[in-house]
Amino acid sequence: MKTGGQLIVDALEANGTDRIYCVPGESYLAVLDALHDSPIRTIVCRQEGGAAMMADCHGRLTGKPGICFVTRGPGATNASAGIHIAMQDSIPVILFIGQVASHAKQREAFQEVDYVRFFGDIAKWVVEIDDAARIPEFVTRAFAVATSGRPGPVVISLPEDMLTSLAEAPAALPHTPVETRPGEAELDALETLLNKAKRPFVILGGTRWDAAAVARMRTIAEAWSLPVGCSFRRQMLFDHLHPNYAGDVGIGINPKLATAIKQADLVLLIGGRMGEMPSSDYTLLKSPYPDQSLVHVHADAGELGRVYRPTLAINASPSAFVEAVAGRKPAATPVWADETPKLHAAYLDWSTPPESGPGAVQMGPIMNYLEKMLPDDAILTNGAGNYATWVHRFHRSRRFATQAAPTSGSMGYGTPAAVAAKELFPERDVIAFAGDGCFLMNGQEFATAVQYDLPIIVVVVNNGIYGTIRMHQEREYPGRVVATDLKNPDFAALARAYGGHGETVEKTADFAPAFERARASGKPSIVEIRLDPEAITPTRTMTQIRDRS
Ligand SMILES: Cc1ncc(C[n+]2csc(CCOP(=O)(O)OP(=O)(O)O)c2C)c(N)n1
Ligand SMILES: [Mg+2]
Repeated sequence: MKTGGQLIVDALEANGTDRIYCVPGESYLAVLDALHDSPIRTIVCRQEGGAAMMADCHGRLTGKPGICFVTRGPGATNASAGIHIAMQDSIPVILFIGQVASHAKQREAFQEVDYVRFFGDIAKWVVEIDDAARIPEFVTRAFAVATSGRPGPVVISLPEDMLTSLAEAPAALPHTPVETRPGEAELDALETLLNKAKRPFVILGGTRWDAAAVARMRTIAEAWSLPVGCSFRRQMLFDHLHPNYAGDVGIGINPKLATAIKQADLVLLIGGRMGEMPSSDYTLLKSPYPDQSLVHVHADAGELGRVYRPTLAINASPSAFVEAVAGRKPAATPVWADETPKLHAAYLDWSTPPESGPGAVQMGPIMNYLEKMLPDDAILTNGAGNYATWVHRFHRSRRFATQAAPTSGSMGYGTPAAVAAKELFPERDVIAFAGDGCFLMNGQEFATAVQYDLPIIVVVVNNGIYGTIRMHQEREYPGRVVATDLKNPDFAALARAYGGHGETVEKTADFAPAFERARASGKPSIVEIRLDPEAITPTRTMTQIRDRS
């Protein structure tokens, strides 16, 4: 006989869990007690939103479910920020919530929430376990659901009395990974479409990639001379310095790239959903009927034909798909072969940062410096804000598992993600980028970095405004500024107060030595850049945006 808490931990161990992210609560003390004697590493966080985002980053970089434990009510509602990210981004996560005891349910007891209803639309599956004897079944099933087809978050509610009850249960068996491969018929049809095409274009996106799949994709692009773009915030799927790389299919897309995609006669969308942001509001690919022939490859049959009617639908995970296609070669040099390097040249041009802009700090040379000094395997994280444009446009991503950024555009992701990334990969440089607004959402997880001795570097791009919203405000309602000015703390002093290292950069030339000192400190660091709010985009100032409207 074992407690429910012990059965939960046993089932996690059986499924290969090595670490969990949590904020404790009295509702799941029995699980915490079982963790006391488990080899699973328990990482205690400062807010459940941060804990859930760490679990998301874990799932994003490893492909294995990130595990998060939170308490009922406010713990669960805080965690929902990370669950929504995992849902939109197709990331495997399992969130366990301590629930009120069975005798108190349905009375709106203390912190009671109905999780099936609350998470219904933002999780892949939500379940409450009422019988401790069924814990092995439900936990193993949660792993299967989170990782199969289109991965996503699973939420499991654990009534307190169920966790303390004693039950006899079969030992949990690990889940069985589910693979979906294309058949010969699909591969033949794809080859026929490629042989007929004059101007094909490949867009990579989604999850269920790994380093081997990324390497295979590169070989396929080379064999067929295909131009390749990466969907919004999926830049780690193709080497940006490869001659077939055509650019980031994201927000503020290179107009030349947008034209190439619109004028393509065949789009091969591998793994992605081509949502509102990467599709430039469904104009690059029109929904429901794209102008181009569309080959859509996705691991979830439900995704195929949901938004776009594909010419050819291939129900396969990206990794299984590229493995199957790698054996196919064109009979002769494709007719588009000479065009592909031109798209790469346009990308190189587009991703060369400007040397100058308003104010004493120039982000262009700072990005140039970081590009030269950071190793290819450095992990870059960020949340949402105009500062992220500098990273997405000018960072030339080289390798898989080097990027953690929410395609859902959630602020406050960068710092907790960096904590999780550095804990997973202590030997790699981990740099979080945040705006002044973004950092103060979940910036408290900097304390977690200090607690676990994780020397992340957070680059806080401080322009004193919620810049993205100010930009939209000035465009739509010029001069009528409401709720976008911010009075900020001294971020470097804040880093020191937490026990970390802090730097303030007020001139471009100060950045490199400040960054070097932060790196050499061996401590979690904040490098605050005081950016002129006029420098709102790499190409246009705030005044130009206001004057144009
Ligand atoms: C959680 C969340 N709240 C609000 C928003 C809306 N929003 C998008 S960007 C932005 C401002 C970001 O400000 P900051 O981090 O300072 O970056 P900046 O744009 O100034 O570079 C806001 C409020 C969002 N995307 N996510
Ligand atoms: Mg800002």
